[in-house]
Amino acid sequence: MFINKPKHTSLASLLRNNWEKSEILELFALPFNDLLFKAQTIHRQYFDPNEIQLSTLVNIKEGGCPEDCSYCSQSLANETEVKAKPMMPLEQILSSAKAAKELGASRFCMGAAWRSPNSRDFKKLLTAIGSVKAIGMETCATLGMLSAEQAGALKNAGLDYYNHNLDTSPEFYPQIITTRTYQDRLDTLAYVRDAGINLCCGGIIGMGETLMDRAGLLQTLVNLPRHPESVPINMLIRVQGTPMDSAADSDPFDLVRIIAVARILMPASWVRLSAGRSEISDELHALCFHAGANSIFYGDMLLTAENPSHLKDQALFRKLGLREQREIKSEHPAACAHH
Ligand code: SAM
Ligand code: DTB
Ligand code: SF4
Repeated sequence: MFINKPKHTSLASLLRNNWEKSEILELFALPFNDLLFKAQTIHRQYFDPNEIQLSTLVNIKEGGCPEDCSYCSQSLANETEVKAKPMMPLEQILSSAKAAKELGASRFCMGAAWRSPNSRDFKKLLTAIGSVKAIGMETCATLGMLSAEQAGALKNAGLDYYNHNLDTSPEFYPQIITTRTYQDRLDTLAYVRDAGINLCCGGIIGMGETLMDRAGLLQTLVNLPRHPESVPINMLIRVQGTPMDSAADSDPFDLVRIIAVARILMPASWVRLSAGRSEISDELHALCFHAGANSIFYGDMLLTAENPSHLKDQALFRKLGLREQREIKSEHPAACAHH
C-alpha cells in the first residue's frame, strides 16, 4: 500500500544526484513541522509508512582493530573493556542467524573489527554468507576496506548488502580517524557498487560535528552515482576509554532533523535509526519513524554495545501499529527508480 503515490510523475524523476550544500542546509533550516510534513509526504510515495525493516547484527570478529576511529570500542588505539577475540566459528554464526530469523529479522549483518579482511578469515566468511542465505535471510557484511576482487567474491558468495559508513563530512573526517582517508572509504564503496552489491552507508551524529558537517555527509551520500539503498543514522554511543567518552549530549531534535533530511534527499532508500536507540524514548522513536526512518537494528546487542531488547521493540511496534517487513524484495525501489 503506497499512499499518495503521484499518478503522473515518475518516481525516478524525484531522485537527484546533484544536490548543492545550500539546498540541503535550507532543508535543515525548515520549521520543524514543515520539515516533518515534507519528509512524511515523500516517504509515503515510496514506502508503506507502517512497515519497518529489521536487521540483526552479529559481531563475528570482536576487538583488536588497527584503525583509530575515535568513537569505537574495538580500536586498539582506545583503552576500552573490549578485548580482541578470534573470528566466531561458522556454526555459531549460523545459529545466531537462525535465532535472528526466528525473532523476525529479515537481514543478518555480520560485522568484523578489521581494517580489511585477511584471506583465511575471508574464505570462512564466504562460506558463512552462503549458509545464511540458505536459511532465507538477506545477508549484509561490514568488514572494513575491500579490494575490487574481494567485492566480487562477496557478490559471488551471495552477499546482498555491504555496510561501509562515511560517518561525517570530508572536512571533519580527519579529526575522527587518521588511519585511513575519506577517499579510501569512497574507493571501497565504488568497488562494492561495481560488484553489484547493495550499499548500506551512513554516519554518526553527536561527535562534535557542525550542521555544515551533517549537510556535508548527506551531500556526499546523495550525490554518489546511485543513492545507497540503506542509510544508517547512528547516534554516538559514548564508550568509556574512547576520546569521545565525554562528548556533549545530542539534541534529540537533531536526530529527527537529520533523518527527515535524509528521507527527503534519498526517498527510495531505507533510512535506519541505528546506534543509540537504548538511550531514546518511545516518543522520540515515534518522531524518527514519522520523519521517515523505516529500518532499525533489531536484537539485544549491536556489536559491543547494548540495543533495546527485541521484546521492548515488539511492544513499541504494537503501540505504533508498525509491521515487520517480511517479504524480501529482490529488486530494491532505489535500484528500480534509477534505471
Ligand atoms: N570495521 C568496519 C568499519 O569500520 O567499516 C565495520 C564495523 S564498524 C563498528 C561500523 C560502523 O559502526 C562505524 O562505521 C560507525 O559508523 C558505527 N559505530 C561504531 N562505533 C560506534 C559508536 N560508539 N557509536 C555510534 N556508532 C558507532
Ligand atoms: C552501522 O551504521 N551501525 C552499526 C552497523 N552499521 C555495523 C554498528 C553500531 C555500533 C555501535 C557500537 C557498538 O556496538 O560497539
Ligand atoms: Fe575498526 Fe570499524 Fe571500529 Fe573503526 S569503526 S576501529 S574500522 S571496527
